[in-house]
Amino acid sequence: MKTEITELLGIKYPIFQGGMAWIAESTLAAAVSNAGGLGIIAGGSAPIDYLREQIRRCKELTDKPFGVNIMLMSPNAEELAKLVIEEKVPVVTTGAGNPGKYMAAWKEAGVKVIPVIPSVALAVRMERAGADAVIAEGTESGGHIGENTTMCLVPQVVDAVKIPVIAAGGIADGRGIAASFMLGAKGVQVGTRFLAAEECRIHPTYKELVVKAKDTDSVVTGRYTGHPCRNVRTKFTKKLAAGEKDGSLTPDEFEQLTLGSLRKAVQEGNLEEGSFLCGAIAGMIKEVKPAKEIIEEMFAQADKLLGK
Ligand code: TUI
Repeated sequence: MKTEITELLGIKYPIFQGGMAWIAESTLAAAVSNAGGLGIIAGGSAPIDYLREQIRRCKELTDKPFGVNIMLMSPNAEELAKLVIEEKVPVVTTGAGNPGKYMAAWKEAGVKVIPVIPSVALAVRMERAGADAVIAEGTESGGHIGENTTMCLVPQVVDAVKIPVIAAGGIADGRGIAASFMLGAKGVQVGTRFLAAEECRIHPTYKELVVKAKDTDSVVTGRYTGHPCRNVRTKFTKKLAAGEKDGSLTPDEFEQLTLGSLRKAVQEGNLEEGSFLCGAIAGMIKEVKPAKEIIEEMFAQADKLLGK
């Protein structure tokens, strides 16, 4: 399927695998890139030496383009911004902030820059700063989220910028891809569906929670801290929600309790203290499969719906 995004990046399918912190490492990213999508290694707040190793490992596992996601709230964002240039990473996506101050250096080095944006205003700023495309991420996404929905945000961003727009949030099958294209997107970013990829190396408990989740099992916690976060409903999210509702947890205590909780979910499958981030579409995911099968199935369905 040819779009401005496949042309810009030299990939077969216009699909990005979301740069999920603690989750998206070289094995998953290379599997997605080898299948014709754009695999992305998450920077998260990981140490820089680990990330260098992950980037080099990804280059060994695939000769196809791949990306690195830089979470701008991370203390290592600046170092990682330099590392992607040194390692000649072809594509950078950013999240949780404005990457404006890094843009000139990335553009000069020939890195394709594709920021995640939760609003029209930020999309316009990113286009002016030289972004190659933007990822418009709706509140259906897993993890730290903005307010607007994919259905409402994507067409407004499409109307506001000339660069290609990638839709993210709530997309897990060919219907989501076809709908995104109808809204004017030229590609999609998918996170939650790849949690149930065979190559995704999260704890088996995490995968089981995603596969067993129902439509009502995705909950947003921490709105009152200013950092709302979408997770699978667990004992831990119930405790957080109760603390938020009855005031028994101050926003500071809440932040303290969730510090390190994503690592505990991903590595330990810890149901008492872990945050199992996932998107609102988790209820639709029923099977663990190789990344290649996930991508080919999604695009076969999208092609059919789009009459190709
Ligand atoms: O970044 C995400 N989702 C995430 S990051 C994450 S890990 C984490 N760990 C500790 C603290 C915080 C996060 C889990 N999930 N999605 C991309 C995204 N970016 N969503 C919203 C934004 C965003 C928000 C504000 C992008 C830009 C922005 O700019 C504000 C400004 O004007 O500076």
